Amino acid sequence: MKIYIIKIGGSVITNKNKPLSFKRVQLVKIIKSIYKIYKEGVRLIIIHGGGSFGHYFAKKYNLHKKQENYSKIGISHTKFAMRKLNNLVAKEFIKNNLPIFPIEPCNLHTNKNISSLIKNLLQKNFVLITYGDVVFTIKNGFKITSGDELVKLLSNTIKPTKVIFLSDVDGVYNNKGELITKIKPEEEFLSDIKFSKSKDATGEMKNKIKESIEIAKKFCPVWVINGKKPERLIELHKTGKTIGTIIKN
Ligand code: IP8
Repeated sequence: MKIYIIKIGGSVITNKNKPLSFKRVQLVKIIKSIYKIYKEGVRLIIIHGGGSFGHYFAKKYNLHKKQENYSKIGISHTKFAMRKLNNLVAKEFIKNNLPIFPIEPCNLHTNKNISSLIKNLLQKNFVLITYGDVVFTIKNGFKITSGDELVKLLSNTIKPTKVIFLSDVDGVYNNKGELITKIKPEEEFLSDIKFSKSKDATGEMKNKIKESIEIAKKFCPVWVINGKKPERLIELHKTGKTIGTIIKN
């Protein structure tokens, strides 16, 4: 069973400069590519980020800074915004005839049977969908879990064939502004990577690379490609390569 975990970056499907603005047309283009891959029998887990929904409120209420006392109303606003975005995303998947099954992010941290539940749903050919969110566990209290972190968590339980990050740029760039086409996890390279100055609540590209390295070391190749050019997703599926960055042992 071929399984892909696809993380749709919040910057691809929302306008990060405008709170609560959803880029529906962009998402639909991605969904059309995903549909083709689904129809070829690949089992899919879709995770999306927070963009100008979750990050807007997480920043407004300082949820990204470690605090003893999180703003309760800030947590409510952030979770509500993420549900709203997830509903908008889910609606488009359904409209395009993809049978999605939403997974509540908290369950990924707390439900001990989650791994068999997910495997079962994938076998039944549901497209699983989840997102970065504020989660609560007895052990760690409240915490923003980025979609990237969920990609790692799910890679650990599901052992996918491929992980694909859909970013708003072609891949990972070095300090000279050149696209890095391949990253070997064991290489000391983080200092050479260009990270964008605008930080969101979960650290953007830097975090993505760190999580990706761990996934590539333990589980499967990870790709970072441009979500604004969703035809590359199909090319990657069909030929095993496309314009982007591969992180692979
Ligand atoms: O955009 C963050 O998810 P990400 C979710 O994948 C929240 O980092 C709540 C800001």
